[in-house]
Amino acid sequence: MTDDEILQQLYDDTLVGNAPSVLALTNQGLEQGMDPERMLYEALIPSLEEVGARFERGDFFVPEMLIAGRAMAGALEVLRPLLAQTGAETVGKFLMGTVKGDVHDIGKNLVNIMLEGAGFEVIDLGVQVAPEKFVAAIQEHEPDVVGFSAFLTTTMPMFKANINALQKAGLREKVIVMVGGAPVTQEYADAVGADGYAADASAAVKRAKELIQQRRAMVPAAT
Ligand code: B1M
Repeated sequence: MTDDEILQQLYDDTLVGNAPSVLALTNQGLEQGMDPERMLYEALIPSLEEVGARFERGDFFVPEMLIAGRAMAGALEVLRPLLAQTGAETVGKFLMGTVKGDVHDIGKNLVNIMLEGAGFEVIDLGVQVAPEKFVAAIQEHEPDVVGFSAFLTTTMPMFKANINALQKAGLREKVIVMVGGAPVTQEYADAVGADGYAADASAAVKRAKELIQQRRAMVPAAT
């Protein structure tokens, strides 16, 4: 198969949730020297976007979304070590989780992979993370950044609930708060009082680095 045929087939098979074929095609693409990011951004992600569009139109239902998501997640596991390849030293500690009430994790996991690739130590709390769990993990791990992912308009308000919980625990000034996820915007991030927002995984890495640099410039290292 040519590279373009692999991309097309990856797109088509992710769309119908054919996980074994998506896995085989991903491996085949890598064997013939294809760029992992190309497979991600030109086939897998666009296919899931189409899944979402079909769900909105009522052509797909939750089971179709689920199997497409699983097919994508399988490919991501194969691509993970390649996307995360790095020689960078640790640039900071990033605590990440999908907010309470939300089970979407593919986007979050992709952000984690890119952060690791850029030299971050990532602690992933998984999905459906309650405010008190974020608070306890911040106390335990003392991260530079805490990241809240939300993928539903109904779970985005958890950003504010989480930030309120940090404030109540006296942690808000000690950690940078970043938010993201498909329905989130810069305006929403500003409105809830987050320090940073990013639309995708690469932007998240860039923004996290900027925020850490700004914070370190403001707070001189202890002598
Ligand atoms: Co659901 N789902 N889903 N879903 N799902 C969406 C999100 C939806 C947009 C589909 C649609 O209608 N078009 C819609 C939300 C609408 C809304 O509220 N605005 C939706 C819905 C409605 C639902 C249910 C309510 C359906 C139902 O039950 N009736 C239900 C909710 C369950 C729950 O959470 N309580 C549900 C369930 C599911 C599945 C379980 C079946 C499955 C999830 C599987 C999984 O994640 N393990 C699923 C899937 C697969 C999707 C779509 C099709 C794909 C999501 C995805 O993985 N995208 C999605 C449609 C879509 O997004 N177009 C949809 C690929 C991923 C790489 O992109 O997630 O955007 P994304 O992540 C990006 C950025 O957002 C950003 O970087 C990532 C990488 O570039 N980012 C950050 C993410 N986190 C970040 C954090 C940061 C910074 C950037 O800083 C901290």
